[in-house]
Amino acid sequence: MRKIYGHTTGLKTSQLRRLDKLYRRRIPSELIISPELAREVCQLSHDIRRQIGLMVDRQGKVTYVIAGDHHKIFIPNVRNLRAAPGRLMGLRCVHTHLKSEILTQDDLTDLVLLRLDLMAAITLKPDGFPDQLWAAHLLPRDTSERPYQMLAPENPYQPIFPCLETIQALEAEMAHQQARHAPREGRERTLLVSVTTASRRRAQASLRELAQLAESAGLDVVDTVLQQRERVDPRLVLGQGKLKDLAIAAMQKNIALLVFDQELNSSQIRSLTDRIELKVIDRTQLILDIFAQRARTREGKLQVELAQLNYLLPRLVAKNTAMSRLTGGIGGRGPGETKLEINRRRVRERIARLEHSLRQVQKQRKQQRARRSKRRLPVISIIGYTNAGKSTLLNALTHSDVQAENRLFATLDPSSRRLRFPQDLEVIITDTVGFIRDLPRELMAAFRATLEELENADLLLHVIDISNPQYEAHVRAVERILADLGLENIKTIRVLNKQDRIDAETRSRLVRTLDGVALSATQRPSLRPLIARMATALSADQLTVDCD
Ligand SMILES: Nc1nc2c(ncn2[C@@H]2O[C@H](COP(=O)(O)OP(=O)(O)OP(=O)(O)O)[C@@H](O)[C@H]2O)c(=O)[nH]1
Ligand SMILES: [Mg+2]
Repeated sequence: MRKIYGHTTGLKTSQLRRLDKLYRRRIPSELIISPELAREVCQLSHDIRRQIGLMVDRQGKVTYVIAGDHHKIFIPNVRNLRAAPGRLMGLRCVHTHLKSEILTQDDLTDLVLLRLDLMAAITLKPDGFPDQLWAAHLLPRDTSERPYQMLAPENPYQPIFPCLETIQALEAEMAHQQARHAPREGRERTLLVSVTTASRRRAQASLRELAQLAESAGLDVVDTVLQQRERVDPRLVLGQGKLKDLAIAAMQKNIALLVFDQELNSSQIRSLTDRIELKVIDRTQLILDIFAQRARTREGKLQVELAQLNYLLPRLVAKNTAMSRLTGGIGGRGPGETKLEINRRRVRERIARLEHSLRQVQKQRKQQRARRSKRRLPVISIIGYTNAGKSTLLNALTHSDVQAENRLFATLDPSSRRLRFPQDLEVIITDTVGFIRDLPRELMAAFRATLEELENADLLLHVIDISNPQYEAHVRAVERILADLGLENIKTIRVLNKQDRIDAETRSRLVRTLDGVALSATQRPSLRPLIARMATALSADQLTVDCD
């Protein structure tokens, strides 16, 4: 006997045998269901007082027989029940409704989330004979109305709907849509998702930053979804209905990746990827991914891989199908598919090895630093939120050309430059990796050593982009990280950068409230007041720099 799925407890052997017989039936491929099979399944459903569902492939073969309860059936979560990208599942679901009830919300949700070829329900007459056949199919094109089409009810004894032909036409349309929304230059088409209990404004600001992060990671952000909820669903994060909307948008816009603005735990990632045919990552993983793309030095690379593995370790679940998607990273740039099929033990071993190598590299750097400090050169470190203009300021101060770009985390590996002054004074000035709100713990731990070098700084220049509406939150985030690193007592000058982008009044107000020096790192003459402040801070009053 073949397996009968679903709610089979309490069924008699004879009933199970009749259910099993359904596997032997063939349906002419042009019909949703043949009149004989409709009659049989309805009679049986009437006898057992439960819904019965059949999953039927395109050749008309019954591949799964499912017993439900009085009101619904559950389509089993079977491994090969998955639609390939840009395709329908290849199976239609035909089930009985004991009462004369048309397709329910649950039926339509299954249709959408599983990308069924078709969803059909046969209603029963009180005597157990088929009454009407209701069916719906997906609409691959974005029509802004419903994403599915309900068909007019049919008489199950005289079916006329051209089933196979319609499914094939739908798939052709899907292929067309896919071609229309093909990824540009290999950039993955991405949907950003935020589920929040906080205010809409805050969530929107956070989403804007997430969009910049995605941009920085080389993704193509196609759409953004924001859901405000009383509480975040512990299992699915967002509501069932919203998830359905996402699945539709993903299908219609050929989206490959969902990026959540909040951290997801392993069970959330699993339940999401079980239900939706997309790769799912969170903000932390996105940041880790950017770091992985940018790391250039050996130390940087070791730190990033360590952070990635530490992040993945608690999320490694045995035999989790979502795992390959979770660990693939963006464009498969994560720690690597093969590496992640290895079990926890191997990951732990790798972590230990990375930590060891990192300690070696750091020891060497410490020696270098000791040599440097023998010469007693004062050190000025430029810190601040990512994209604030740190590298631009370093360049302006030292006439160098460290890469400065309008993207988050342009700088990853710290660079140092000497700043030589006419009066025999020389300082070392260093640019650092940008800070960010909710810096992933794993990164913070991995970068601790690099960041802790800041403790040797005689002076910190905290660069703040005052043209960014979120500047206050940025200042708070940076100061919190400094405090975490125990660096809050180092003399700091707040550099209020990008003054050219705000009006004079706001500028003077901010100079007062933030007690900083305003300038534009892109306009060298505006650096003069800062240099004067640096001189005072370092008690080197003759410090002068040619700014013209
Ligand atoms: N309008 C204006 N743009 C500026 C100013 N300073 C920097 N920028 C721009 O801001 C962007 C970011 O500058 P970066 O110097 O790369 O910023 P960063 O702080 O080093 O950023 P990360 O290394 O990514 O953390 C670049 O596009 C700069 O050209 C300024 O004073 N005015
Ligand atoms: Mg930089």
